[in-house]
Amino acid sequence: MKITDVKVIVCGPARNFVTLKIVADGIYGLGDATLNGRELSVASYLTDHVVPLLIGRDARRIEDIWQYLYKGAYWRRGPVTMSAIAAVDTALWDLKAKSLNVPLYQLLGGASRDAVMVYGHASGADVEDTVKAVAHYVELGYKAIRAQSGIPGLTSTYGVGRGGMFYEPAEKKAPPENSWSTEHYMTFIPKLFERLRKEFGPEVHLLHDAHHRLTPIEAARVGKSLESYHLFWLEDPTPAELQESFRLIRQHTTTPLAVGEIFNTIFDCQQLIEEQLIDYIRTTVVHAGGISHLRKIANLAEMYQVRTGSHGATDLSPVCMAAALHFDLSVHNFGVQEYMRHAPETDAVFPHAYYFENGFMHPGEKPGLGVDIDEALAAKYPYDRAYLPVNRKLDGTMHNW
Ligand code: KDG
Ligand code: MG
Repeated sequence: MKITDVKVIVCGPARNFVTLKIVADGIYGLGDATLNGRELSVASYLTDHVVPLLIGRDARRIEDIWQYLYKGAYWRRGPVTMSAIAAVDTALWDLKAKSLNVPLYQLLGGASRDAVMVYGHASGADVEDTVKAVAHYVELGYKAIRAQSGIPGLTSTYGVGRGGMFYEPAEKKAPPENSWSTEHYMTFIPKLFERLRKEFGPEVHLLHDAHHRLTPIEAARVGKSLESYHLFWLEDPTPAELQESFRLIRQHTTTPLAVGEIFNTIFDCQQLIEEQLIDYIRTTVVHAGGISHLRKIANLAEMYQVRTGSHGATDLSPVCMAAALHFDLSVHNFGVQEYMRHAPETDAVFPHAYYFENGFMHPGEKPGLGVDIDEALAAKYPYDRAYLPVNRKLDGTMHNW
């Protein structure tokens, strides 16, 4: 089953995406290679360096090709390299499942559950607005809902959408600047969750993303202040380059912790998992080396009772979403999957078999990933450079976004 053609497709239906298409024996597989705000670096890594190495290789040797690209580059890890490898890996799994005429999850051990619980993003300009947004998600059938709110005294902050359901953080021309005050946030956040629990009771799973903005001791205090509202998780409480910093948070709070959306390999979370410093590992197919590598992370996590909670924002394409759902359905220690609905333009370019029903999702029964790309339509949406926001403290100091 020799690889005869490989194509890198860059398009921008509502936002920018990079997609890899690998052809062998007249069948093709797709992989997502999108790295939000730095898309063309992965496109170039693939086009200029990886594609020439793939032609003529046996498409069935997925693990060998993974190791060839990882070890063969000499320069290991990092988001650009690992997104490129992820795209190849995902496309090869798609191709193999299509060639065997089965949905991908069947090759990954079959379904471990009937469907995959997902969480949606509710946000509002203030507490009452956020209550309305959560109510909307409850009406839509969601069992798990992430709540983010504007913070009094701050002009803008992470996670608050601009109306509708499509939170879109990428901006054309130049990165927008958000402002930040940990003091304002720490005073406000327990009030938000107190109100949400009062309104919605104990059943609905509530999640929250601190988006890397706290120091460990601040995160510990926030976790403690939220304990009586029993969050499903507190996400990215502190930047995780220093994995041992989670020890401090852990010593002080029983609020479950989740981290990993910007991780690229198992080495980024080894200590976090082995020391049981987190409850959910959020690595995603596109940024952490594909389905093959994500399964290794999940297997390590399973030993330590850490569950998966893959990142699923709209800057990951429907190809990644489909891959995540096959992974989630099959892996034993699945926890929850993030799900932000894509814009209609994105869905039109990437027709897919996965579906949402009553708070759960299923990848569908089509062979492979069950997602396609309409290349003619994609060509109508050219790439348009866009940046994620940056974040400054009130005194102008650059902070984590
Ligand atoms: O590209 C960055 C986004 O994917 C990220 O900011 C979203 O934190 C995020 C989340 O939890 O979805
Ligand atoms: Mg996040």
